Amino acid sequence: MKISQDKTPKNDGSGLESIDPKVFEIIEREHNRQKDNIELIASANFVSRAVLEATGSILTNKVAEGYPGRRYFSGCENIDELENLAIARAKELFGAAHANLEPYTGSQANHAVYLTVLKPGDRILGMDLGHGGHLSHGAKFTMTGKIYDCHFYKVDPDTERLDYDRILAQAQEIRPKLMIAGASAYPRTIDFQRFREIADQVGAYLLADIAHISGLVAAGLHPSPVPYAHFVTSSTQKTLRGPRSGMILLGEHSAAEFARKIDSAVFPGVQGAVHVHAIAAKAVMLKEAMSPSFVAYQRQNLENSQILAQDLLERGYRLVSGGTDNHLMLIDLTDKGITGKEAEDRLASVRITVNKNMLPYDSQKPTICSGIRLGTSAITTRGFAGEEIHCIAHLIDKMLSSEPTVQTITKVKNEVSRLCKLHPHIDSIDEPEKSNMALERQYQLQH
Ligand code: DSN
Repeated sequence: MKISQDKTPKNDGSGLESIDPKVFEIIEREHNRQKDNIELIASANFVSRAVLEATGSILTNKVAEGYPGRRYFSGCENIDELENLAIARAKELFGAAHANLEPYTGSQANHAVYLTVLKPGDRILGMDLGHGGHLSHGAKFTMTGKIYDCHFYKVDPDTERLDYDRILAQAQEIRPKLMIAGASAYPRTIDFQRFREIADQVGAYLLADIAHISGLVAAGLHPSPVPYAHFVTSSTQKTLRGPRSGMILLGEHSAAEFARKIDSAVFPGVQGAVHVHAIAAKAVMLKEAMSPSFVAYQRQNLENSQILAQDLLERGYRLVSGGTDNHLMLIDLTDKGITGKEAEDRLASVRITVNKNMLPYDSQKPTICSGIRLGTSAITTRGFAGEEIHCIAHLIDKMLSSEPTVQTITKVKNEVSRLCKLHPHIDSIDEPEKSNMALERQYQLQH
């Protein structure tokens, strides 16, 4: 894989392969791993060639601090235009009144929100890590957990869904200054309007962390929190299919009060110079997310997720909450007699990549877990659909329903290879025809 600004890379000994063959070789190996594996980690995706080019561009050379028109270094005229473009696109795509594209990650975006409205020791009420929440929402061994007084709501033990009445009762007891709605492993639609009502009833600010679902929100396939939450944060590499980075959005109702404050909290509050190359990649990501092909992609993502969930249910697997509304699902493996860790390892041995995951009220340690989390965003980007999703469910079942024999492992590996060859890696450097437009055409043919 050669990434170059030049269309015709020079073979003059100045490229990565010549300068650092070791790093080049590791990247090549990873490229092959990505091609040859069925990627089902719910937070994973494959960026377009355009996003990849922007990420690896000469913009990495430019130092810039501050915001467009308010920089601490000169020579920022191009960077100002770029960041303004990214901001305008984010506002348009999400219907936001203010956007900050500088956070290095989704976690950094969350820390900037905390810095904006909280003082050390203030109370936060977020979703429990073991019930689907995220580390940066206050886990006790993180910076958030050490600085603030963090409390957690859980899902209902019977339905395994958010119980808004219980969350309200807990909020009335705890009186948090900030409530967090959003998750890393919650397969159901989140009612952000209800969360805002709860926050208002207890006088709390509301942060919606849409890291996992921001692509679905952008496509209009999950209700947007922008009209309700005081702050909306997201990472940009998951369903949104951009670079490893973050962003913050404010709705009309909160921009007047918080726009300047959140900008100061991001820089200089929690981070330094702008990752200009990431701003460019996010601008490209946002342009792509505005296209009809992106909506088609997300529809296909949801359809694939439904097929996979339904197949697993029919094969006797228990899914947390009984299914999924979004791109991910959690399989409870307790009845199958294997742990999440064993399942992750077994599937890895046949090049199906998943992650072990804690389930609500899990009795296993976080290093073992009772379940696994599956997501369809990455395979959908590669073009997997229909029969191929049924086939993936079948292969997962072959590996998990009982201890697989050597013969089964060989057969499953061969099937994984066949499927991967059918849908080559999407990075488009190898397969330029696998563009968003190709996915759009494929979606139109299927419907
Ligand atoms: N938040 C983690 C996940 O959901 O997988 C990593 O991005």
